[in-house]
Amino acid sequence: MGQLVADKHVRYILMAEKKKESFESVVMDHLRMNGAYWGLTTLDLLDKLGCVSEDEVVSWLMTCQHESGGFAGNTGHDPHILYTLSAVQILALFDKINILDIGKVSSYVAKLQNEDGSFSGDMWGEIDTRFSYIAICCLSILKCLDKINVEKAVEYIVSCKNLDGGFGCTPGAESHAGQIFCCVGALAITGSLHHVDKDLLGWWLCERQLKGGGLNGRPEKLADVCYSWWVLSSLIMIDRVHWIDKAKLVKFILDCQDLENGGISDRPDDAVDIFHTYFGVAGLSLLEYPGVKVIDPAYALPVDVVNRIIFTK
Ligand code: GRG
Repeated sequence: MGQLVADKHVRYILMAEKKKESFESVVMDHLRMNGAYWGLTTLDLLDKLGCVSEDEVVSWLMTCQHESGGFAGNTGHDPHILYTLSAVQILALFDKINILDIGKVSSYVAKLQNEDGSFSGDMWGEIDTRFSYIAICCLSILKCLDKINVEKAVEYIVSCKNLDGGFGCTPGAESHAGQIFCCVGALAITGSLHHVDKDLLGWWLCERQLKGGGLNGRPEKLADVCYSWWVLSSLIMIDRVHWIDKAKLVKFILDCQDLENGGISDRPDDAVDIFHTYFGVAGLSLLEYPGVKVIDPAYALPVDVVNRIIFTK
């Protein structure tokens, strides 16, 4: 079996940041905050966060904050709950949460809760369990969960549970591994995992492993490295990760590396990108691959970062 070419992935991430005129950079411009979270978390998992200028990242990040308290995907764009979580996660990586006006950021997030407990992503009102997770994760990092109605938030998530044990984006919507991560993660953070039928959901999740070792996100779909994160983190949170073949999944992820130029793709021989590089490395972290820091399956941040947040006032 191949090895993780960690140094090449580090170089790939550092280069991706410099290539501002590339096609990839241009199409990702509006979600740069997300890209920054993926790249920086990968660097931290590989113990190379010190290779980037913290001051440069943090001062750019603060230019993305809107007067409402929320963050945009880049300077001059509109705020969204997704980029707000990424900004908070990046500051957590650098141990810089204290530069935020926490009251303002947490109010922006709390105001997005609706009467039925669900969350909208921004002022335009789209509702999705992704946003429930994001709000809960973000407010938990900021230690402001008391600003929302947690009971109603949990009730809404539970209303998105399906007969197969999985969760969808709204009540009655199809189970999908990405949404399952969001719902299980939110329930884990709020201490509400008793709402999950662990055996039923564990069975659905472990059926996501295909013959080649990779995981898909729902029945009849292709394997994709990103599900190494969405599926595995969920299996870990419900204590059923031993139901999949870990060695085969490690091989699948390693086979998706660009061994020459670094980066990880969705499937072997496809083009690499920063999203799949993050989810590949994060998946290997969940699989306890040597030399990769341990990541927390609910907060999607290295465990040492999460411990620092939880154990400081
Ligand atoms: C902090 C890790 C972290 C996440 C923040 C944004 C978010 C919260 C969660 C997204 C969860 C989600 C819905 C992930 C799925 C992403 C994905 C690859 C969707 C592709 O869907 P399809 O239908 O692909 O195009 P399939 O694989 O079903 O064919």
